Amino acid sequence: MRVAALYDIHGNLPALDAVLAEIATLGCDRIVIGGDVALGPMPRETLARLDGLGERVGWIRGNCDREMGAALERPPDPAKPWEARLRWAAGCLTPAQCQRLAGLPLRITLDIGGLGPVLFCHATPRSDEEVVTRLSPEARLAETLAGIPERVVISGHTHVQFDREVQGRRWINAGSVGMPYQGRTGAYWVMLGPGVDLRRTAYDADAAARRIEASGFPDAERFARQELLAPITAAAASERFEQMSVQARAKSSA
Ligand SMILES: [Mn+2]
Repeated sequence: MRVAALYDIHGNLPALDAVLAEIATLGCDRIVIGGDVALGPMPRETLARLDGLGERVGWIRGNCDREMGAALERPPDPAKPWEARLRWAAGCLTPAQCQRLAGLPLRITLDIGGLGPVLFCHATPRSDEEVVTRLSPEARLAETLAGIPERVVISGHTHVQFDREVQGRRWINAGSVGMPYQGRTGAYWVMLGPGVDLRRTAYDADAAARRIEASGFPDAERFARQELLAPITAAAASERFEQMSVQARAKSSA
């Protein structure tokens, strides 16, 4: 069995379409959507495209899938980064679609020839928002893997690909289809079975940026520039996320 894992699409339909075209030429049996699928400039169209793929798609929930539905059920919180974008994207979907996204499972396991049972989660097996990067100390990763029998774990959330060995297990970050922090344009994902193939699919980011700017997404021009046309490097993003993680952990234990 070959499984394509597409994480953090973030409503970037042109990036998704480029990856789906590549998958069609490579061939695969299943597609796992690794969360954070709709929060971005083309939420409705992105969901429609994936729903059109039918039964071979498996879904798990990302933190943004959970937060989109919740955003419309609470007063606006201007202190939250991306508040306007959250509310806009949630408003593009039906309440039923928001509920469906918020109700997706935190993780799924698929048996993949050559790899064995593979656990798919958005951030870590126990959380849809815990930060793990290529720089995270092994002891912290070991803590998040406690009680997990699978020898291979696939995650996303931090939008930078990695392939790490942790306590005899292999932990792979699939990267991000729609908002990768890899220092160059493209859509990042992973093909699994029998090996692990971390991939970058090139697409026309300038054309995508023009579509995004016409979408009505809040602050779309800035999104297109920062997230598509001139993304920060993997090293810079990993350091930034790691610092945020250390601060969040210090705050929660204080
Ligand atoms: Mn994300």
